[in-house]
This record gives sequence, C-alpha cells and structure tokens, in this order.
Amino acid sequence: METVNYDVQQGVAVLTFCNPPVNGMNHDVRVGIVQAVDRANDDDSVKAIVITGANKIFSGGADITEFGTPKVTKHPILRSVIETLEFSQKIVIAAIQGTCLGGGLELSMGAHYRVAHVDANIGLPEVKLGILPGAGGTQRLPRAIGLEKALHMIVTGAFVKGKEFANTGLIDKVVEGDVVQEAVAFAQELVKNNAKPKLLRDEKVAFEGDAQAFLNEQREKLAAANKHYPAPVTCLDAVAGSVFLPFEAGLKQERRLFMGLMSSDESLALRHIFAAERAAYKIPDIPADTPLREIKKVAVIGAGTMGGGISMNFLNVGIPVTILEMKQEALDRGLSIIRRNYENTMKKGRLTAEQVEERMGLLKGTLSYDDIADADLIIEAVFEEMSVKETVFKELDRVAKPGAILASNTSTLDVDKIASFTKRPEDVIGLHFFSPANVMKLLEIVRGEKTAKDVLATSLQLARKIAKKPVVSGVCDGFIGNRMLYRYRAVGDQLLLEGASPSQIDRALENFGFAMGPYRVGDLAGLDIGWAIRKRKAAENPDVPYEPVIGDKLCEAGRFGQKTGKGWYRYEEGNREPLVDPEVEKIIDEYRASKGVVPRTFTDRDIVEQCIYALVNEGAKILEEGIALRASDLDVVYLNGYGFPAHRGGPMHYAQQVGLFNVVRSMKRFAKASPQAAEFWKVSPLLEQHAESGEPLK
Ligand code: 3H9
Repeated sequence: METVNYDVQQGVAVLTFCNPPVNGMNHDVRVGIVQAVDRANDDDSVKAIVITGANKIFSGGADITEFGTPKVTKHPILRSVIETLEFSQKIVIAAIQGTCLGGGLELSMGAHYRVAHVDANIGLPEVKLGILPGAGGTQRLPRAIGLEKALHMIVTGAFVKGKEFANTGLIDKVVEGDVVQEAVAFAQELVKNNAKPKLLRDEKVAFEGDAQAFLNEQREKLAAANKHYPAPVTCLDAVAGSVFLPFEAGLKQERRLFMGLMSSDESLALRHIFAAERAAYKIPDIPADTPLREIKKVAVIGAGTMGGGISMNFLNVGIPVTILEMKQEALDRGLSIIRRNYENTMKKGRLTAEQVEERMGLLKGTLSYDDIADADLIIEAVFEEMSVKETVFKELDRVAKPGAILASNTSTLDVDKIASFTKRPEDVIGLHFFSPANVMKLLEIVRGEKTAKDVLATSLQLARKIAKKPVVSGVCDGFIGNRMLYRYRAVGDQLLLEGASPSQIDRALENFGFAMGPYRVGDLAGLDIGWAIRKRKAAENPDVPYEPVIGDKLCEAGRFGQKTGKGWYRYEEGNREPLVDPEVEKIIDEYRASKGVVPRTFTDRDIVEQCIYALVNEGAKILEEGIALRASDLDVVYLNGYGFPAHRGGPMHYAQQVGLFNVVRSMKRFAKASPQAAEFWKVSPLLEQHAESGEPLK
C-alpha cells in the first residue's frame, strides 16, 4: 500500500494513510496527507474528504522512531498538516477506529467533523513519554470537551472509548459498523445539507466556575504527585493557554513548552523505557512467526504466597488454574488467600462480585499430581532448594502430557540442572515472577541451554497476555535482577562498614528517586530471610570460610525488621515510620572495630554513585557474559522489579547519561579510596572499552 491511498467513493475522497505497525505520523505520512488533501481539493469529482488510517487503526500518534532525529522537525510538521485539513475548501471528516492517540487525535481534531467507532481507544498519552501534546492537542481538546475532562485526559494520558464522546464536540457521530463507510455516508449527508467546515479553533472552552481557581488547585495537586516529573504540570500550563490566550498564542505557548519537555532528561528516560520494554520481546534467533504452543490450562505447584500470586495472573485473563499442594490444610489456606485478595479488590471497587466468582470458578486445588496431567503449562513455586525441585520435576516429567511447558519460578537456582531432572529439558524454562506476583510487572524468563525456541516464544506471548514486562535472561546465579541487586546491597554494606549510616544511605537513594532505600526495604521484607539463606549456603559449603556481614549481627540481636519492631531502624507499636536507633549504631560500631575500620564520611553523592555504579558494573558483566541480550533489558528489569526510578530510565540508561567515561573514572576513584573494597570496583572490560570508545553500551 502507498503511504497515503487515494480512493474516490461516490463523490467522497477517502484518504487512507499507512505506516505499520500503528500508522505513526512520520515525515512520509505527513507529506502524503498534504498532497492527498491538495489533490482532493483539485479533483472536481470530489465533494468531501474522509481521512482515516489503514489496517483498522487510526494512528498511534507522532512516529516515535523519528524522535531525536532531524525528521521530526522536517516540514511539513504535524501542526501544518493539521492546518491543511482545517483550511481545506472541501469538508474533511476523520473516520476513527482502533487506536487514535497523541498526534493521531490531534490530526483528527483538525478535521471539520469526526466519526468514531464505539470501541475506538482515544487519548493523548504524551504525558507518559514525559512530553505534552505538541500539535494543538492542549488547545483543541478543551475546546471540544470542556476544560475539566480535557485536562484529566491530558495529564493522565488515559484512553477513553469512542462511545464516551457521544454528544460532545469531539465526536459528531459514534458508530458500531464500518467506520469508513459510515463516514462516507455522513460526508454525503453533510454535502447534501451544504454543511460548512466546523473548526475546533473557533470554539470557546467550556467551564463552569472560576477556571483560574480550578487550575491553581489542580496545579498544586499535580506538582505534589509528580515530584520528579515536569510533564504533568507543564501539560496543565499548556492547557491553561486554551482558556486565557487567543488560539494562535495558545498554540505558540504549547509549542514552546513541548520543545522544553522534549529535551528533558525525564522524557528521554521515559522514551527509552517505552522502546526498551518493546525491544525486550525481540530475541534474535526467534523469528516473530515462530509457532506457539497453546496454553489453555495452567497448573501451579505450591499454594504459598508466590504460587497464589502467580495463579491470579492467569485467572485474571480467564485461563483455568489448578494448584497442587502436599497437604489439604496448606491448599485450603492458599485458596482462601486468593479469594481474600480478590474480595479486597472488590471492596476497593475494582472488581464486581460476579467477576470475583468468575475468577474463583476457574480455580481448582488438588493434592495429586495426576490431576495436573492435562495442563499445558505447569509452574513450580516450591521451596528454593535443589533437592525439592528435583522431586517436583521428576514427578512433572512422569505426569505432564507431551508438549507441556514445565516452568520453574526459581530466583537463583540453575535452570539447566532443574531441566536435567526430566527427560524433556527442551520443555523446561524459568519463569521468575516477583513478589507480590499478581502485582509486580517484571517477569524474568530464564532460557536454559536446551529450552526449545517455541517454549521461549510461547512464554513471551503469555507474558504479554498476563500484562507482565518480560525480559529474557540466560542461566547464572541470581539471573539478571538478583545478581545486580546482590552487588548493590554489598556496596551498601561496604559503605556502612566504612562509615555511612543506614539512614544516610536510604535518604541518599530516596532523594535519587527510589521509593525506599535498601535498609528500609530490608526491614519491610524481613532480615531473617537473607540470614537463613546465608546460613544455609555456608552449611552447604563448609570448605569456604564464612565471613559474617553486619546484617547477621542484627539478626543475632533478634532484629528481624518491622515484624519484630526493630531491624535497621526501630518502630513504635502500630507505626511503620523508621526511627534511628542508637542500638544499631552500637552494633555497627562494634562490627567496624572488629574489622579494624576507622570510619570516614561520605557525601550523599558518593553513596548514590557507589550504589548505582555497582549495578552498572555488574550489568556490564552480565552483558559481557551474554546473560542479557541488550543493555536496555537490564533497565527493564530494574524498573519493573526493583523500584528503580522511572525518570532515571534504569541504571544502564542513567550511566550513559552520566557518561561511561565518568562512571569508570569514579569507579577507579572508589577503588583507590578504599583498597579493601577494590574487588567491587574491578571494572568490567566491556564497560572500560565503551568508556574509552565513547560508544553507547547496546
Ligand atoms: C506524539 O504524538 C507527539 C505529538 O503530540 C506532537 C508531535 C509534534 N510511533 O505497544 P505495542 C510501535 S507522541 C512509532 O507493543 P499494543 C511499538 O514500538 C506519541 N511506533 O502494541 C511496537 O513496535 P514493535 C503519542 C509506535 O497493541 C508496535 O507499535 N503516542 C508508536 O500493546 C506495537 O506496540 C503514544 O504515546 C508510535 N507512536 O499497543 C502512543 N506506538 O512491534 C504510544 C507504538 O516494533 N503507543 N509503536 O515492537 C502505545 O500506547 C501503544 O503502543 C499502542 C499499541 C496502544 C499504540
């Protein structure tokens, strides 16, 4: 198909622009639309123009792949394409279906009339990319649907169904059938009635009451809720122009604000993540058309917190789940927790009673492996010990039907070893969910040495279905996320040893943007869990001398975190506010003395640099070893699984922004200042190489 197809149907020119996958408004499309509108205006057989997108999608907006390239400002820019529609002599009707977002919606608002399908997804999601609608959206939408509704759409980026706009200035006709045919018929009717072009720019913005007071109040709320993000408040400032400025002046202000946001670090980070999350689906040796295995029934082994959370993901999208447990009591408890979770969601108004019953109706429990023989996917979520996994996978190998995918939710263990317990290692894969598994977005998909391509492709597709953000990892201890976390935590403890306090480290990282610093997270999660793992690992490796860490000392003093009212901090009864505790300072002081360390001071900047660069260095090693496919995958992991602040774009993106040269230089400085920590700061050769060449880590 041509970029813009020109077809005349009963006196109406139908212009269909095409730029897969979502008809982004790239330069070719913009040129094509202007030329097609000119042609229609010159064509005597044409009385009116319908404009629409190919493949049943209007448009996903400006073509994001052009951002950061000269093409984005190459004429005709979107604003002038929109003016071409507005000032067309023949009336223009936009036929909207599928998605109509961002610059796509802005284009449609340049048309004189709009016909939309009831189910079309309509929105201005630019704010999610850290920018604002920069082609008139902040000026025309308020004129179409009023200030309050338009502001809400623009600052949230929410998608709204076509049917919601019936009887508004945005959509003239909401239809259920073929939108283009309906738009052609509507165009003929308009021509018959001698209808005149109707321009949104000529409308007044509707609002009852004091618009300035309303905007002031909203501004305060947005500023408080978006400390690290300038876009929402800037969106509001642009929208305010629609109320207080003449149309052209409002457009000019919008443009200026748009350009400012476009070059902001926050937008760069958010756009990076948008691309990264989509790139993570692309596996070089797995073609997009790899046949998939059908997943109609899922079984989960283990009805604990993890097994229950994992099950809910499938129930939520209508896939039946059977949970297997060893004891009736544990099974009953697991099933009732799932029900309670759903009922809590219902109480918050996010599910109806029928939906709860529908989901619970898809859930079964069993104590017998034979009952899961017909499952297409079986996910093991049992105790994290190889011998336990061995028993489970041998059983699965015995009962599972041929072709079933056998997955382990292990967070650290060797997936190849787990696969070797079966006679079908090609069907085995790691599906590492993060707790709470029904909430956390990240899914690490661990590709074993023998995992079949269709098993990996099916897992990626399934991740999309259950709304997870997948990242493929190779096999190594801790995979991508926990391996990086381990370094981050170890550097934190090293800083403690050398003189920083838990509260200083937490504060520094919280100011950087983490919701919680590592020591507050530790207290929330429970310090005894890590202690138990360390003790078990030490017992498993009696030949390796065990070096106690500071956390062990806290646990020995009964400080397990919030659940015992004391951990790295102390907590008052019924209060989660962390309070600095002199007893902890004493434990740390004693620990330092036992190691012969004389404490020194660190700035918050030192702390942030050390903790983040520890992630970066380990990330580079993971890339070097081929455990991850690309640097951006590490960012997806850290953002969706470990609370890395989105406005920083992930550790690897952040490092590229700082400059790899500077990162490596700092790492060498840390090693010099603290010879006992030199081990942490052995720079990954890959990182060193990129720091020298100046080439970004890919
Ligand atoms: C804008 O419009 C600025 C203007 O105000 C001012 C200009 C002056 N361009 O998400 P999916 C690709 S800013 C290019 O997996 P879904 C995406 O990368 C823009 N490509 O599917 C992926 O590619 P691949 C405002 C785009 O069905 C493929 O489409 N618009 C664009 O779950 C499928 O995407 C937005 O912010 C684009 N605009 O969701 C909309 N959008 O197959 C952002 C997507 O190679 N997009 N792609 O991996 C979305 O919200 C979702 O992608 C959408 C589809 C709902 C469209």
